[in-house]
Amino acid sequence: RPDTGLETAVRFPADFLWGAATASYQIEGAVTADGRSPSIWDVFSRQPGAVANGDTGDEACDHYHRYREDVAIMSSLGLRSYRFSVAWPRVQPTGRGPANQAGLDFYKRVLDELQNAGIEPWVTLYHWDLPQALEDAGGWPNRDTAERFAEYAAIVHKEFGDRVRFWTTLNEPWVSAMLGYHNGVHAPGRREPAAALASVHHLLLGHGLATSALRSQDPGATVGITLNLAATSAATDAPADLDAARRIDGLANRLYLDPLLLGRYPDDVVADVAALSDFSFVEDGDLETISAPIDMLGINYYTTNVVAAPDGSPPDPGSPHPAAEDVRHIGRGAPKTAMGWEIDPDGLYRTLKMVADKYPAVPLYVTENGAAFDDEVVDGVVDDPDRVAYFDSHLRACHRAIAAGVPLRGYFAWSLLDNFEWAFGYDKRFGLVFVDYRTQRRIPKTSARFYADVIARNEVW
Ligand code: GBH
Repeated sequence: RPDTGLETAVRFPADFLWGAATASYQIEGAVTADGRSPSIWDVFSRQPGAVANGDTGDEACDHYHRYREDVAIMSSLGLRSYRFSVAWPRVQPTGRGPANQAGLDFYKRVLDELQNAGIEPWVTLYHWDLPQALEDAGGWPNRDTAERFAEYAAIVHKEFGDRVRFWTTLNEPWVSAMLGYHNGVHAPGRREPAAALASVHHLLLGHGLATSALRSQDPGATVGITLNLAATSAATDAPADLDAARRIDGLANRLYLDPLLLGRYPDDVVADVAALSDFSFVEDGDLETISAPIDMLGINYYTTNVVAAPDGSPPDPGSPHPAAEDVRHIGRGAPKTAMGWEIDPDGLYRTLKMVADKYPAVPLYVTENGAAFDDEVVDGVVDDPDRVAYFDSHLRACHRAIAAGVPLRGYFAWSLLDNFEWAFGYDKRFGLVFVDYRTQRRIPKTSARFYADVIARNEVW
């Protein structure tokens, strides 16, 4: 393996859970197979200009037909766990009513394959592919969507509860709400700040209702939610910069962590967005539902925010932060991935530490961490030393957090496969395994070998 210059070996706890993650719309393809109906991503990706190159998830990695080969790859890497999501429009094509057995059967086949391989399944119920029929009825700004989600969650759990121990309700409600309904970069592509804030509440409510549905069916289930979190720091100690950091930390982190773990919305964030929303969508009992105890919190980490006070320059029209479009996002000057995101492994340490220090204790898992780089196949080989270095440094940050007492129990690399990277289409590759989209050939990258060694040794060396 390449010399990263960091030669101290760090060993992980014996029961640390090692895995890799994917999401349904990003890998499955087969979008009309076996009764699946369109999701908001099928519709959005067809809008001109919405996705790079006009790419869609129509074929993606064709995982729907190639899941056996993909589970064999997981085995060859020694993965102990596999985090994937269930496509709601396969299970309930219109988002309501009876289950579509043919759609459920696909996931049964995947679960069988995983069981035979001894790989622990980690099921995410919602990774952004809302049935279009529910968007047509109003989408996440509509309270009924939360009720529909809980009903869907109960169906999936009833079918798979006997073989799935780990359940995640939502992946990254911030992204669903802010990119979907505020800046419109993701499906359904709406630009309605008030609706985005209502979506935050209804996503969290959906999480709470689904959690109680799962618990009533199986009190022993391990249930949680995954948030994208990013430690946020101010460019300087000047009060105006510190206030900018408070505002972005509020919108990016506390707006989700506080209701889930403390049972209330943060007053300062509610005040910051008061011109957009009066939060009248919060009904009696909602915060109790949302803050029902969870068994674990998933954290997806890619990069951090460094922000400075508004300086009078025009607000960013593409900002994902309602009522904070004027805050300036400045970097640290660190090297970037192909996404343009700065590489900040210490930010992962700070993010984990922030959650452990500020909130009641809950087991934590890094449910996604990884990087896109411009990979190339040369003589049948994909050598990706930048990604190896990214994993190496971020795993060391995880280890430092554990040593500092953070209850971090596992880590999932994003992603098992190169896949449909949302608005960026197939241009951006996050996989441990390269996918040639013309042939669907899979080629494990150097980083896959590296990660397999980490898992086998239970250390980064
Ligand atoms: C995850 O979202 C998704 O769960 C996954 O499906 C996706 O493929 C993966 O990440 C890679 O994108 O302010 O420009 O520095 C991550 C979403 C990424 C949102 C980092 C905030 C900060 C970008 N987050 N991003 S920037």
